[in-house]
Amino acid sequence: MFNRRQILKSAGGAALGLSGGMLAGSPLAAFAEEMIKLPFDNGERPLVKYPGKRPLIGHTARPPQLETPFSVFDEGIITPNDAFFVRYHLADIPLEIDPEEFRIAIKGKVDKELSLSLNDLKTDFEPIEIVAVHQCSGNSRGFVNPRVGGGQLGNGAMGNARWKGVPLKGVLDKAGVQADAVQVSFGGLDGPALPETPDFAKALDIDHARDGEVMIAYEMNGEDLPWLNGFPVRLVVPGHYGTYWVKHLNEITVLDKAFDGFWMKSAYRIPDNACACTEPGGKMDKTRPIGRFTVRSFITNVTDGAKLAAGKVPLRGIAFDGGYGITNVEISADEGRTWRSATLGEDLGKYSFRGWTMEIDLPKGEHRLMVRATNRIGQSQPLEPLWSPPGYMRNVVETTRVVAA
Ligand SMILES: Nc1nc2c(c(=O)[nH]1)N[C@H]1C(S)=C(S)[C@@H](COP(=O)(O)O)O[C@H]1N2
Ligand SMILES: [Mo]
Repeated sequence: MFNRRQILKSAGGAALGLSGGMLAGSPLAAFAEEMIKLPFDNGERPLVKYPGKRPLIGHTARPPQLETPFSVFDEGIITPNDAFFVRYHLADIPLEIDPEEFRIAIKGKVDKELSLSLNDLKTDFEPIEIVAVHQCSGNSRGFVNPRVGGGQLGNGAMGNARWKGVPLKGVLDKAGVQADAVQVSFGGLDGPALPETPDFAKALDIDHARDGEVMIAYEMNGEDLPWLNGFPVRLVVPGHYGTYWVKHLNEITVLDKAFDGFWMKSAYRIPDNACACTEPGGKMDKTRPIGRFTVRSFITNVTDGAKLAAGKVPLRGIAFDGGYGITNVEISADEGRTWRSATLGEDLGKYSFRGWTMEIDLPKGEHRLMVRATNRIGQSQPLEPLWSPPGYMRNVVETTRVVAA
């Protein structure tokens, strides 16, 4: 008899650990070292250990869906690779990839089809680096009220990393995009367990695909991509929701019409209006594909319900937006009547988390600390949560209740 946990713990990167018992259908909690409680009904989750990852909040086992414990965001502006969240749609995730054999196909409406190895990517193109937030559309869905279907996530389906790779533009230029190109679609090595489930594929408009920032990334924070975050290469679409960040990317197809696959035509769509919202409990009529992140900000060093010493309290946290750059973070301790600006931390670029700090004077008693960010084009956060049926893009002003004594 072998001890599963031992195997998982001893598994080095690559496919190894994933082919063991972990995906064989045993309940996720079997691997739990500990249970934690996300702050909403039915929020109990196991902390689970996967290869290349520290214990993370386990949502599902097949496929693995892991959330970053929120305390990680207080450790620094960059989210460590071993703490980075994991999300898959399809159970058949790649368990073995030979980085020597791996190829990306560039095909469709191009003058010359390409088949690029990892080495070709690294040597034939000028690399770029961008620090960018990656966030699942459904991040924070567990807080949505009335509740909606889908992964009941806390606030940890996001992270900030330094991505290195080659601009998609360079690869498309090398293949020679034809004049009638409209979109580019992207597919990865994973697939559905059942043939009737649509394969995961996404698309970007041709101009977006060629903006010079959309990247085929092979490094994350100076290391190879973690297996579960898309080894050996993934798409990075700065400022845009994670659904476009196709992992284990191996197929790039230039199209002369809009891609009509399930994950574009039917899933990851939002109400086509200014707030991307409906009445709570309402229905969506006209929709559009989800796009850029809404503005968000969090206090990271004080948790909800914390007891603090009255007097001067240091606060710190993070803010981000869809790529215009955060210009102001404010705190209110009086239900939003007055706001005071925090000091912004180092600027790692307009797609990155922006750290902030502030000292606040808290007399004895209960307080509700609210944090709100604003970006360069004046977008901010609503005091009341916006609601939509898929529960995407949550960005309400967060409130942290504390007791000063
Ligand atoms: N190949 C593949 N890529 C994918 C997905 C997937 O299911 N398969 N899910 C997408 C979604 S919805 C998200 S939020 C991100 C998650 O990336 P991560 O696992 O690195 O956090 O991957 C995206 N890319
Ligand atoms: Mo997602």
